[in-house]
Amino acid sequence: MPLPLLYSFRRCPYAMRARLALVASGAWVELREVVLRDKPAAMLAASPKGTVPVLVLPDGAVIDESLAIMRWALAARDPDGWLAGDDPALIAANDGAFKHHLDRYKYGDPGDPARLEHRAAATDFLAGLDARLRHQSNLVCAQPGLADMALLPFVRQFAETDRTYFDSLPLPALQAWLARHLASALFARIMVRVPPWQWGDPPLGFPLA
Ligand SMILES: N[C@@H](CCC(=O)N[C@@H](CS)C(=O)NCC(=O)O)C(=O)O
Repeated sequence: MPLPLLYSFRRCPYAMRARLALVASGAWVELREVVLRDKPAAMLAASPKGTVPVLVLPDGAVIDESLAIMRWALAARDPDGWLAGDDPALIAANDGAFKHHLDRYKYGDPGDPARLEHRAAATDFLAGLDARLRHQSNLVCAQPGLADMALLPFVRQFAETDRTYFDSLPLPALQAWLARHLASALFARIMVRVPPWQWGDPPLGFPLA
């Protein structure tokens, strides 16, 4: 039986959340690392919208939204109970308003005052996460769950945009949550470096042994 194919990009936060759930579920896939400026024709044939991650199942079905890949993986196997830590409204706020402000903060012109307004709006969202984390160690319950893993790559991206600023924020519970998850064995497994996939390459099983 062929493995599901995952088209992915190591540093893409959407692909990261998909890989987190795939590994947590115990799924075994063939990993195809993509160069975003030169997407493989096979990926575009499966999903013409051209975003990663894309999961192509052995029966030809295509799942090309990161959250849908997470839910597909966890519906099959959820050994750590991640589905108990779901929060669709929080994930939608992350993917909507927070991502909007994050992009304009991260990629905005440093001389444009609007960039700091976007940073402030994104920081407000992070303060809401910190408030949750002050009375429980993860976003929905004590154990890490789907919402934690769906947001983690985006909070990381915010933190890495200006580490000094992030570390200076009065958000100790969020800072501890981020540090803990980034130091985990799971996170190290999903951030493995692999060369870009080319037609004819032997299959690369993921997670790597
Ligand atoms: N809603 C999609 C968004 C995925 C997305 O936008 N991925 C980015 C990379 S982080 C992408 O592939 N962009 C296309 C490009 O840069 O050409 C999902 O959740 O999977």
